[in-house]
Amino acid sequence: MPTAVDLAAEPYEFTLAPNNCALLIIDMQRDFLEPGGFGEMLGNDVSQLRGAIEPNRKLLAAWRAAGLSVLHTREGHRPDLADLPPAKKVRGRSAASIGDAGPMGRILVRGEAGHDIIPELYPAPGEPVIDKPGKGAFHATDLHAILQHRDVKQLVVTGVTTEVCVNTTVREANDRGYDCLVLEDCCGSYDPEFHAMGLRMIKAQGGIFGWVSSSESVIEALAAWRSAR
Ligand code: TIU
Repeated sequence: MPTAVDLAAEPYEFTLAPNNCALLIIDMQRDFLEPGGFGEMLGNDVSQLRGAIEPNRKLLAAWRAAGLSVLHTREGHRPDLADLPPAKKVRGRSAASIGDAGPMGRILVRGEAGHDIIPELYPAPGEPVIDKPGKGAFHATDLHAILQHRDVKQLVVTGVTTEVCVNTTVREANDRGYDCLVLEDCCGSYDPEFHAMGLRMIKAQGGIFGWVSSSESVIEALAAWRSAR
């Protein structure tokens, strides 16, 4: 029974070891992706992110069918805002900021409708949801402990936005010893140039932070791995 399968990636092939790998879906939250949410309220073009929904949906279905680990993250804060850095609260000089009333409840506050994950990618029972106060998914969360308890050594990383929460998380993961495979079509940025550059930064210098591939390559690799078992 093969424990690993190679798949096409940049800067070179990635050896996927499904039993030691988790899918980490970053911040596919209503406030970032849905028309009328906080992201759009700030003047961002949410259609740039919505292209990632369908590839993530297909990948998630294949990943779940293979019985592998999935974790989801959400960026947000306690209702009392005790974990909200004052610097983050005032950054941007926006009229409405984190904790204020927004189009889908209080902006980026846990328990509010806009803070939750979009229905298309909603976590299944048993899939851990990591509530994170920062851009990186390791800062001030139990993600590293959960991954260690599951013997996870590799992460397939998807979600939004490529250059902010995805990049920060991949950098944090890299310093903690994980191999990260980032899927181009399953990530998105409000700015397509930042998306492209965010991916380039990961795979530059021989894969300084990890590898970049596509959902199609991972789905094919999973099928090959399953049929060889
Ligand atoms: N999840 C995430 O990337 N949060 C952000 O604030 N992203 C922006 O691009 N602003």
